[in-house]
Amino acid sequence: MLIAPWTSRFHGTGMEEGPAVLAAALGGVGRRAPVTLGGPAAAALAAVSRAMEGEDGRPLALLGECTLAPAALAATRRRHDHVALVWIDAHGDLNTPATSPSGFLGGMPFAILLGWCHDELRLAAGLDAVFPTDRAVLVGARDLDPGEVEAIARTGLVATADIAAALAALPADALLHVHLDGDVLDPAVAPGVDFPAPGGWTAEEFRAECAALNASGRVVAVSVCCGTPAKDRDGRGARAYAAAVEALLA
Ligand SMILES: [Mn+2]
Repeated sequence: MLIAPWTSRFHGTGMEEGPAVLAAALGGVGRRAPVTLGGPAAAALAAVSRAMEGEDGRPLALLGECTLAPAALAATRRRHDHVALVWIDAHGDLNTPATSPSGFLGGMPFAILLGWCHDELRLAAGLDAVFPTDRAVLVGARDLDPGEVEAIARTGLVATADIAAALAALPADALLHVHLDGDVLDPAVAPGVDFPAPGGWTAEEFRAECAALNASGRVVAVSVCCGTPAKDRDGRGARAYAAAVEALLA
């Protein structure tokens, strides 16, 4: 279990505490990637990409922000050439600087790994070749910006409501890297998020969807955006995230 307590600090502090809190909820401490809090995104991506290589078995990366997910994916692709990506998130993370309403880098990592923007960050992460659109699926997104809706329509990226549909859209034998953003949960279940979107999954739905993914027998690595513990006062979100990760890797 790797922890990467780095964020772009676009929305202030707090998210960097998420990885350690989720590691504790999973019963461990994690091995810390050599990221510098407040340092540049390119350096953090390179550090996470390299550090993932030291993880045995099915690597699990606990990330301070979705921005780092391309690095975890790059490490998985170095082990498994034709891995597919299941990205579970309330948001698309498919904005580019041209479409983002806010300019938040954390709203762009899926676009970055697909080669839509910020080539320098994709390369820093270790994704020399762009990730193919037809081997990626977005699951559970319910709060998309207009530019993301347009990009999904234009590129044919598959977006589904659940795991069954996501698996049906990917090659039947593809090994899977799973990226989880806990904000796919309803804010009532997981209040520790910076961009709450009503209408999300219950904790049991999240756990069951992750169990369904694991039942495919094809999950080879997992990355998680861990949220903001200070807003998750009674720890219910961390417990729901932990239950989902345990179901995914059981
Ligand atoms: Mn996200």
